[in-house]
Amino acid sequence: MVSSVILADKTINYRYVTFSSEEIQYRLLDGRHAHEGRVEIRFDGNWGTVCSNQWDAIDALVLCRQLGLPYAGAQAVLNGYFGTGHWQMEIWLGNVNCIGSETHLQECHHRGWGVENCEHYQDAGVRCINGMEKVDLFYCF
Ligand SMILES: [Ca+2]
Repeated sequence: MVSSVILADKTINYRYVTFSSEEIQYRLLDGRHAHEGRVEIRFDGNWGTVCSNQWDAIDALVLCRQLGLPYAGAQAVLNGYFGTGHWQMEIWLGNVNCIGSETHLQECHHRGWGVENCEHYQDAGVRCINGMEKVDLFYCF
């Protein structure tokens, strides 16, 4: 099962990059370039977010790798740093704990789809980078 890019809309400055894995889709929103952003997952027909409780670099690595993005130095971004999902959105995953060998984030241990104890201010994000990258070169202040 290989993830594939189904949309990379460069016209809005990498705000919206989407990847899919069968019915489950992923996108990174509101980053400053295509390799970072708030993590959103489409499950059961609805986009939702990930809670950043227990969200860490291993979890970020699995997601970045599955998206085909740089991942060796992947960083977990916590507590709505890249903005928050709409208040009506689901928070699909919480207490995500990957061991690093998973192919897709949804295979990592978590509380169960939609079983969370979070608020959207805790929405998780990622920076998908390799350790040696000087990521600031990508930023446009
Ligand atoms: Ca974790």
